[in-house]
Amino acid sequence: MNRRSFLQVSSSALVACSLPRRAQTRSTSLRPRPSPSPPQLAWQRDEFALFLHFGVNTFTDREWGDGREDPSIFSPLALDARQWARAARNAGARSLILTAKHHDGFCLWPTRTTTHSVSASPWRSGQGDVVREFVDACHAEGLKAGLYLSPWDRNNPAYGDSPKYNDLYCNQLTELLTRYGPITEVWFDGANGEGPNGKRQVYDWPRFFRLVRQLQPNAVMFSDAGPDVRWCGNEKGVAGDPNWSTVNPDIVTFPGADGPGISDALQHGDPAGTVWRPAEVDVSIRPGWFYHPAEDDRVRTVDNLESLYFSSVGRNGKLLLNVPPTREGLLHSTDVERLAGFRARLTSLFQRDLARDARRSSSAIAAGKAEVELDLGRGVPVAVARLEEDITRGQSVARYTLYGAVDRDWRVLSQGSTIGYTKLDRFEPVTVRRVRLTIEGAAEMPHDITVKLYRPFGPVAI
Ligand code: FUL
Repeated sequence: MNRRSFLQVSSSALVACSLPRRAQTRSTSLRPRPSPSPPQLAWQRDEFALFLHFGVNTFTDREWGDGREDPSIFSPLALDARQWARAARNAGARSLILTAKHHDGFCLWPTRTTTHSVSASPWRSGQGDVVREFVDACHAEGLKAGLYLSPWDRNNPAYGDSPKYNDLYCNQLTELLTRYGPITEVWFDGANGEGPNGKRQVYDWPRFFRLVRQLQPNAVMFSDAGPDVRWCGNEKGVAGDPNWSTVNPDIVTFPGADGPGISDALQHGDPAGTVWRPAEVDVSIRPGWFYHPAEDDRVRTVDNLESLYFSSVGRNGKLLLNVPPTREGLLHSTDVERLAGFRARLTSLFQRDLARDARRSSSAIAAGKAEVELDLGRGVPVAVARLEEDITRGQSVARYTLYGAVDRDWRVLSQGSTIGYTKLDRFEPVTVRRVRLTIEGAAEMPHDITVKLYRPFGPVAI
């Protein structure tokens, strides 16, 4: 990048800006900054996915089974995967991820690797395949399907005999990734318990990752250590601030790794990171991951789901919201209703971008500072800003302030660190005619930045 600096604003609020070198917080320009692969980009643009925790725990009322569950307890009499997929689509999710096997080792598909599966259950007279019904339902509703396969297996006698169990785990992955058509995300949990023979299992992660890449080259792999998307570091539904999609791959080197710096690296990424590994924010709509009747009145409210969206998608993450099927094999009516309310809330909130037809009223740049002003043409009540970088070219912004004014009286609407795919800022409703975005720091030349503005929630006279 040379010292030439420019700012451009199109008729909408699309901003292309480059900062002088002094504006950069860190220079990594010797090599091109990382940017997403096509599957990573598609994954992020989907914004929101549903997670389905389902299995023997659903019937035992537990969160972690111990592997001694009798398969005969698995009997979801009204299982309807189309109901799951419809609820997901109506909620605005673009994909779903099902626990094909959780830590208890019970397989939801008829596997050749163990008898501890749906084949030994009364469900569909032992002829059923939940994974098949799930994937088919997703595809029928125009959604993508992903699978979770717990590496920790408390049922399998091979667990703890590392080479033997790694073979078996690869066989399970192979069945899942060759029988059901396109699988767009493979979700690796790092859980690693004690095997029945008292030995700790040493997972062969490089082999697992290679196998997935070979069998489903367009799938993204999730884990603490990616390789494609990373855990955000907590299960509360809150991405880090800042949240860089770039990471240093030498810090979290395998799923489940623990130690100094790991939590920070998961939450914040690294502006100088050499690989693109955006954060996925997994959180449950209920206190537990599996369905428990006692939690029927503890389902997140629409307000709460809306704030999850702000703290995940609105912080450059992807929201993976767990909605566990009941013992009947259906999503609970309360959960379905909340999902629909969540979608209605977002649709109402984001229905009209008030900056869409804004004109640039002025732009200026000083050393270390880029500014853009937008003229909305008249005073407009606003309460939410949606800032977006063109991440096809990477992520750059490290610090910014958004100002608004009716006349000359500028006031701070919001201040932040990273933007990335999306940054959502909510502020006290205020009427503004002009808006100014000041980029005060960037890891590299920021590319196109879009500023969108939305009105306060609820009826407003405009
Ligand atoms: C964790 C598991 O132990 C929980 O049961 C759940 O599956 C969550 C998504 O990941 O590591």
